[in-house]
Amino acid sequence: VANLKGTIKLDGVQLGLVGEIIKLFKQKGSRPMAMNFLRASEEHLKQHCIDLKDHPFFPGLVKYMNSGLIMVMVGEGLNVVKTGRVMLGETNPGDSKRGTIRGDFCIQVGRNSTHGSDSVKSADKEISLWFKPEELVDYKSCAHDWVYE
Ligand code: IDP
Ligand code: MG
Repeated sequence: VANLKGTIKLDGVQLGLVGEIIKLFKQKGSRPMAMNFLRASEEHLKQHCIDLKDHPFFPGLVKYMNSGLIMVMVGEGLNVVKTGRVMLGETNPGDSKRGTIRGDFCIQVGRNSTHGSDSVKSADKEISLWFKPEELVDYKSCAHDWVYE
């Protein structure tokens, strides 16, 4: 069982995908622990994307992510980081299968609607970047015993 930090990017919010994406994660058994809508500062987004800082698209990515509302969420479930990445599809929506979020809802790489942590380590780092510990609510889902054996 591990945590996922997921972000619905500006285009995902603008295209009205927030409810759909929450639904898909809930459907696959992930237990929501925290969610927030916000406009993130460029500084905060640079921290979030720090591993990409040497790529030519980095300034554009940060500027675009800073230009409006995003939604960040944390969910918990068995292998949820790995499963979450499968649910997102490939980085480039053009390479993503139908049935994935990017495959079904997106067209271009710079407008792929969602971010998902790529490892438990980066999820932990990203969770602490976006949420205070007391904002993560731990509880037992009533579906738990029917989803897990
Ligand atoms: P990921 O989101 O699938 O983990 P990363 O390689 O971590 O992919 O890149 C982060 C984000 O940067 C991508 O989701 C995409 O929005 C953007 N990005 C990646 N490669 C390109 C590119 O070649 N052009 C424009 N944007 C890109
Ligand atoms: Mg990534």
